[in-house]
Amino acid sequence: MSLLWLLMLPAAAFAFNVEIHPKSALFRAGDTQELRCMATDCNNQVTISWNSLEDKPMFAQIHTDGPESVAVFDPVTKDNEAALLCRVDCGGVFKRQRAVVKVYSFPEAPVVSGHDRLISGEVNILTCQVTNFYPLEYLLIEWRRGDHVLQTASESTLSTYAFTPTRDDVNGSISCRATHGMDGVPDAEKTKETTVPLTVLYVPQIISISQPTTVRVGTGLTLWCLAEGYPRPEIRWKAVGPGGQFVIVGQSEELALKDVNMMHSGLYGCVASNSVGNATASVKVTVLANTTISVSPRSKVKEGDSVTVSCQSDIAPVGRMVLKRLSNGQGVELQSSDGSSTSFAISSALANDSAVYECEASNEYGSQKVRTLLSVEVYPLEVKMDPAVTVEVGSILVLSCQALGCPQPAFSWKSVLPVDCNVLTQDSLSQLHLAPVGLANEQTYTCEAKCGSVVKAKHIEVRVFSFPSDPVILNPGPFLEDRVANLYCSIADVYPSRHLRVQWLDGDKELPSDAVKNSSGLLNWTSQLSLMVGPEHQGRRIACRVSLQTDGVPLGRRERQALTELEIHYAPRGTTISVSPANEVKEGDSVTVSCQSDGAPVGRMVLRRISNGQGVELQSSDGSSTSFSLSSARLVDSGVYVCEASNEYGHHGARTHFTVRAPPRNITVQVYPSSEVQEGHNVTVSCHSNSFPAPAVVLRKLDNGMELYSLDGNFLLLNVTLQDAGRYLVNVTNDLGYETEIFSIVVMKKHSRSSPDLNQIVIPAVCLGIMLTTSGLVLDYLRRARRKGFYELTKIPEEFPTPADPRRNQISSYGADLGAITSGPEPAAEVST
Ligand SMILES: *[C@@H]1O[C@H](CO)[C@@H](O)[C@H](O)[C@H]1NC(C)=O
Ligand SMILES: *[C@@H]1O[C@H](CO)[C@@H](O)[C@H](O)[C@H]1NC(C)=O
Ligand SMILES: *[C@@H]1O[C@H](CO)[C@@H](O)[C@H](O)[C@H]1NC(C)=O
Ligand SMILES: *[C@@H]1O[C@H](CO)[C@@H](O)[C@H](O)[C@H]1NC(C)=O
Ligand SMILES: *[C@@H]1O[C@H](CO)[C@@H](O)[C@H](O)[C@H]1NC(C)=O
Ligand SMILES: *[C@@H]1O[C@H](CO)[C@@H](O)[C@H](O)[C@H]1NC(C)=O
Ligand SMILES: *[C@@H]1O[C@H](CO)[C@@H](O)[C@H](O)[C@H]1NC(C)=O
Ligand SMILES: *[C@@H]1O[C@H](CO)[C@@H](O)[C@H](O)[C@H]1NC(C)=O
Ligand SMILES: *[C@@H]1O[C@H](CO)[C@@H](O)[C@H](O)[C@H]1NC(C)=O
Ligand SMILES: CC(=O)N[C@H]1CO[C@H](CO)[C@@H](O)[C@@H]1O
Repeated sequence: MSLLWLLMLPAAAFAFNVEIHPKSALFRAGDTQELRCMATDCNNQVTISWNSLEDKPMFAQIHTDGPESVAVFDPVTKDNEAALLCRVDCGGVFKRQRAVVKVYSFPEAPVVSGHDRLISGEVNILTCQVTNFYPLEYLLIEWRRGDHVLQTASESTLSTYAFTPTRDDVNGSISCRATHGMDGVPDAEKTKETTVPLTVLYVPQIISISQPTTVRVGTGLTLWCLAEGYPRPEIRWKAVGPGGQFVIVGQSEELALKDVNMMHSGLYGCVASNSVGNATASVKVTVLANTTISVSPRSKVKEGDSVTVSCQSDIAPVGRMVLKRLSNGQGVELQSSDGSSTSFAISSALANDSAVYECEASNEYGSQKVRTLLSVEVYPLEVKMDPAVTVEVGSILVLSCQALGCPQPAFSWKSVLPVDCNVLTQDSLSQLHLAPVGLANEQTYTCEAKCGSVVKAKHIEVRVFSFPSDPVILNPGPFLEDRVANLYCSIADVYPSRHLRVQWLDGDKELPSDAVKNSSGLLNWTSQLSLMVGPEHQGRRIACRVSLQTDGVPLGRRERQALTELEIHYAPRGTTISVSPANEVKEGDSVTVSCQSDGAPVGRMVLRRISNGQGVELQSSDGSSTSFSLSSARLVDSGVYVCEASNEYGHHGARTHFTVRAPPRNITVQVYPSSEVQEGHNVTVSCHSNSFPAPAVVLRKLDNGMELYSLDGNFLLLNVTLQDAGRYLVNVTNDLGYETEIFSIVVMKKHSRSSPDLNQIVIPAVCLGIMLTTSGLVLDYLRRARRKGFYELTKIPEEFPTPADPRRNQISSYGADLGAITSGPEPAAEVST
């Protein structure tokens, strides 16, 4: 500057300079600072003056020395802040220079308050005060915890921070930082921070206290109580005194009690208090006498055992003892006494004696209760009895009931009716004797067993049956065929009748039978079987099966049966007659005629031979057959044989015939009217022999061989002539042989008589049968012959029945005679014209 001044000087005398330094200043309040104004190159009188551009005093001391003037600000105040003008008069030449002064102030760190009595859990206001700060607009206040900015404020010297501390903040701190934001303020001065510890006050908290304590009379104990809080809490112990009021019993964390007695029992309170508040907690102290309760012999017994609950106490002074049973929350006093012991005895424990027993020992200072548990176990009683039994009426029934799991059960028997006293009980078995069993015993019996308090029962159903005898069949037979036969089956004394079944059986076939009626008692029952009987029923065995199908009746006794045989009666029938060996025999053979018939009952058999319409009885016998034998058959034995069977219901017959065959023999030749006849007379030659079958008869005239044939042995020589005289041979022939006979006819001459024409002697060979029925002549001869003892030539009528056709035989062949045989008092089945 001086150099500049020097340079200007030569240039112009007036060209002096004014310099002001510093032209722009930032001063810290309180410091001493100056502004220097100098005139250079002024060779003249220099006058320097200062003044403020604003309308206020300059608040500076001016020291001027020559061309140089110094404005001293001591101390700098914010009033110094101004734009100043330094005016230099150099010889009447004025020149001025301007300088600007700015001031700042930030002398102290902020002051924090309110941090030293923070109340935990409440809103506390912290304040941060910045003093002498200038210019205010550059002030920034920050609340900080560590690097964390909590809150900022500006342009105010006072900042408040609302803060709710917790116990975590106890050892914390908080900072208030103030910052001068103006340019030019040296860095070292820009920021000021105050950190303060946080003092958090909080109410005491009891963090630990003794457990409830039980001590015996005469011993000691120490209680403790630990509390936290700020300021550090004071601890006091209080207890309830005998008058109920609190008394202070201790002033420290530990409370020692020595030689306690019942009085020391109670609640001990711990109070922790500080300026902020207080906290309390309590602990129970129980001082016990040695009171004991015991159960002997054991606390677990079975029903029936004897048990004693006893109680003792050393409570002092001696007080009262009360023994109770607790049930359903209620105590029932069992025993009480003054003294130090009491007891209660149960002679026979029951399950409901199981309980908690309590003994209370008490005196004027207190009482003590002790409890014990008595458990009475029941016996595992089990009753065993069959559920049902079926017995026969009249038998002996013993019902057995067994009780298991119980040493001494008590039994009782019950039923609807009073139970007889026939009960035999031994140990675990009880038996009810029922004898003899009757219908009244059919009921349910109950056996009840009791063991202590346990009662169990079992029921037995007694069912009774009666089925003593086999059924009896009444068979009023014999029965007539095609009639209804009634059989009766009776069964006596059956029970229960609803299970009785009566069946009629014909072999395997069941016949319809009537239902058995219901009866409440023993039933006598007769079942009727009505049966239309026919021939097929003869001899049938009909069974009456009676069954009692009910459980409990032994299988082998459920069925009984009776049998009867049907006897069917009917008139004889199916009568047959037979000849053996054959219906045709040779004379001399032996022959048997046998006859059989079917009838019931068997009656009488009569065998007859029909002769001349008359029956000749040959044989008769009782029974169903008869026979008649010929050791040597003769021709006369040929004929019709009739067999008749009869019984009380009727009769029935059959017939047959048999034929005896014989060769011709014992020929008799008769000549009528005589073997000596007159010429012109008729001669009849009648030739007979004993033979069968009927022989053919040949009459041969021996001298001329003329032959005549006849079937009946009769030859009629009409109008004989002399030529007819001579010897004749009769040859009688049948299957079995022939016999001949020779005779002579003598013809006596008659006058004027011509010889007969032989051809006119006509003996027609006619059927023997027809001749018999038509020729009166021959019949007449035959009758005469019979009278003379000749054998009868039996003949078989054409319609004679063959034995193979008995029906025809019986119905029509023999007319009234045979019809009468077969029509008896009872109509026979076969007679059904
Ligand atoms: C606070 O500090 C003290 C001393 O260092 C310590 O004992 C205490 O536990 C601390 N409390 C908390 C809450 O941190
Ligand atoms: C505990 O605090 C409450 C409320 O501040 C006060 O009324 C009471 O007296 C205090 N108790 C004790 C034992 O200090
Ligand atoms: C309590 O008393 C019984 C006898 O009555 C005794 O056996 C027991 O030891 C006592 N117990 C105490 C803790 O004294
Ligand atoms: C237990 O039961 C029996 C019989 O039921 C009765 O007599 C007795 O009083 C009961 N005892 C108790 C303690 O209930
Ligand atoms: C017989 O008695 C039984 C049982 O008592 C019953 O079921 C049945 O219907 C009765 N029958 C008649 C026909 O009464
Ligand atoms: C059943 O019959 C028996 C013998 O046949 C007889 O003793 C009894 O009295 C009869 N009972 C009845 C109920 O008729
Ligand atoms: C023939 O007849 C005679 C006399 O009547 C008799 O004695 C004799 O036995 C008969 N002969 C025969 C084979 O019948
Ligand atoms: C002989 O028989 C014939 C014929 O029957 C008869 O007409 C005649 O009169 C008979 N003669 C004598 C002499 O009887
Ligand atoms: C009789 O007749 C039979 C048979 O016709 C014959 O065999 C027999 O020789 C005859 N007898 C006589 C003596 O003619
Ligand atoms: C009836 C009849 O013929 N009579 C005769 C019998 O024979 C003599 C002689 O031969 C005749 O004269 C009859 O007429």
